[in-house]
Amino acid sequence: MTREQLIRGEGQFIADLPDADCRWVAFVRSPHAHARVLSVLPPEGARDVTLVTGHDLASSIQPLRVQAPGLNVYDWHPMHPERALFVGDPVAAVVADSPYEAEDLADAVRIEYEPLPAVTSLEAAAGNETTIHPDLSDNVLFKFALNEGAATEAFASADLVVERTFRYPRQTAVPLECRGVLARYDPREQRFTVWTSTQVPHYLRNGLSQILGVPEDDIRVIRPDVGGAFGLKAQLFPEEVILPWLARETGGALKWVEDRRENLLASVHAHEGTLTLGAAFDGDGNLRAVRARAEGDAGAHSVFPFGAGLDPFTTVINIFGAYRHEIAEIDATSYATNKAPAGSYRGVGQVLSVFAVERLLDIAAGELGLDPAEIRRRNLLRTDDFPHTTPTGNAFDTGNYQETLRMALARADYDGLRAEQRTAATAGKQLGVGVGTFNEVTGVTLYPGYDGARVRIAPDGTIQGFMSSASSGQGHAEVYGRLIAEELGVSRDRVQIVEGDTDLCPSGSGTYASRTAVTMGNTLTLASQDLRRKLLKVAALMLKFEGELSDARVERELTIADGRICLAEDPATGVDFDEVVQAAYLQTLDFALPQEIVEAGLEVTRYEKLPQNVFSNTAIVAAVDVDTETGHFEIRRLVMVGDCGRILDRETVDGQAIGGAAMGIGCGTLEQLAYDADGQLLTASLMDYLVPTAMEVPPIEVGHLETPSSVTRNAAKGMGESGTMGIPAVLANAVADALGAEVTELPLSEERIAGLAMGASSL
Ligand code: SMO
Repeated sequence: MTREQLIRGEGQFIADLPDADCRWVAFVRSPHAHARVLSVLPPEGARDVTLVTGHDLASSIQPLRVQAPGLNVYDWHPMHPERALFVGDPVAAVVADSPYEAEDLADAVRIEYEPLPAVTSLEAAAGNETTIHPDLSDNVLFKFALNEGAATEAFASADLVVERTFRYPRQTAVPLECRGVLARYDPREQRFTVWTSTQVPHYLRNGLSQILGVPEDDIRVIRPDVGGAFGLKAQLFPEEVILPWLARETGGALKWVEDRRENLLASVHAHEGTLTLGAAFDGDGNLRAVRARAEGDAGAHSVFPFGAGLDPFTTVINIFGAYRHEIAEIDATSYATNKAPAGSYRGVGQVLSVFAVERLLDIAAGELGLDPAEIRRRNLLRTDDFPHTTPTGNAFDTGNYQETLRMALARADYDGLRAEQRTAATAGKQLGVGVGTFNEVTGVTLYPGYDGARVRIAPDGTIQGFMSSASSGQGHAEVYGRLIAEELGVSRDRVQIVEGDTDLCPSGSGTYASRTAVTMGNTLTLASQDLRRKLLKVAALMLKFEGELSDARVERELTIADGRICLAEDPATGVDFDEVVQAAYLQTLDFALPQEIVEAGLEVTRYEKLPQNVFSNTAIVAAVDVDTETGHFEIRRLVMVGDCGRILDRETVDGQAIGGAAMGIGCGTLEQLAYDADGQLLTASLMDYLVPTAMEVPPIEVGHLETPSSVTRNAAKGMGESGTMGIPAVLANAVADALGAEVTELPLSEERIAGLAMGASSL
């Protein structure tokens, strides 16, 4: 579906799928954060109720063991037979003829629980007084450390050491469309078809195959249009297992569309953690060494496929990545708590690392008497540092970080803002200016990180790209269409893109980690180039080339543009694209494609994994006016200059930048999931979990620099999360600057800011 079709309301989401023959599923969810499930009984007096418990499920599935380096492995049940591990954890499922009857039925199911002590903080989790997973010896779900002790000497001999502990709140992605599943089982073919709102159809098929104990080929996962995902839909959910399993058991089609409360309570949360970050500088403010220790609150589970280490690992591995330094000692731990499982949400891990690094740089600048822009100029990587490998092992191909900073400062009139700050003081109103510079990990090569593309020209000339990625509404078709059209020399509207169907599309990672342009785009270019060479060879034979038809020769001697393949030296001599297609399918009377030279058909499938992650970089400047009495602030300017290498589609890049920035404003100022000490979620509606509206999002001024990647064939770098990871940090810097106070915790609520303002004025 193209962006235009979605805007016209022509999208077809899970809730829109034909369901006349479907029965509906509702889940009974635990009201306790931690409990033993003693018994599950149907509603009193109810007959012929389809009620499924964890025991029923456990008797015919394989628990999943989520594995990755550093993870402590245990048995994951989509519905545990004996325990509930968070408020919202599914304990039973019922089936009825309508969603309303199903919900009423679920309410009437009788469950006896024995409540257990709930672990609701990192401190309690680390204390291990209560452990959550009986098959693990403690609450540690993930542990990783690198370069232990390496920074000790550098810190001891530094001119300046700055160290603080930063806290990031628990947040969740709030896609406009919540989750939903439609499952069918065909007993004749013994095959499942699962429609689900997901970013990762092939991972899902893999997880389902493991749990259901059937070959992957017996499962078809289809992703219809997806109304936003932002990381939340990049994992396998219990509901995505239970519906197909139940469809097989009951022999009918089943549907479930969740409501907002379920989504906030029981999908996945993210971002929550603390980071103790130290930096050692010399007397000129040059960064020498870094020490980072992250602790993440993973909630109840290590979710498939990425596992519980996702946020804290991403935090520490990318720490101070944009800045020169020689030593980094890092360590990350994830703890199990009795809260909803942590998964991904845009800005994974880097929301915390960028917040902490950018705050710490401002604190260090204050100690050294340097301007925040100046300490960044001194430490940001310089063009001649590239290619560059960080002390944590991240490899960067190209970049011009100093120039993006210069552009952002110039566009925001940084010097003018500073001058105004010095002269125009108004009682109760403070101007604050924040700067942030960082790079963004994209196209992650882990888990396993490859993508697959099949490009096909049908005998009738239809051009199709089948992709392992799965758009959630961000305009993949536009970008892919352009990449294919460029190679094949046709117009973009001739190209159809097919995504999100595991029967049709080659397998691959799906869509997350800003990987679309980089890994998927790269694989697609590879496949398109192969297909292009085949077209050129067929054309060469039609043009009666003699001698060997090497790739290099046809690329050199032929050009392809505007639907024609012509001699480079004599553009008047050529053949029509469509005639070449006919010839490739042996459908021409006057030309027979010699099969011993070029085989018939026009279809190429390629799989590829990039040799390294690809990093874009961004500089942001914000100016805010803070009301020191109420703690309210207005964003006066928000300038964001990004460098994502070659821009493949300007509209898409701008959309990602601005959308990401809006989410960053949410993450930085409003979004916080709160649990009470018993593990009850206090923010289970959008009245309580606040997301930005148009009122909170000022005009975002976006600028671009294009330093081509040397890793990707299309020279692009991913960029979809820069606004989300950078803006909370920059707004925190601006507010701290206005108040002369230290900000080490988010969100920047009015309450927090007013408190900081009072503290600062009493100093
Ligand atoms: S949070 Mo994204 O889907 O990697």
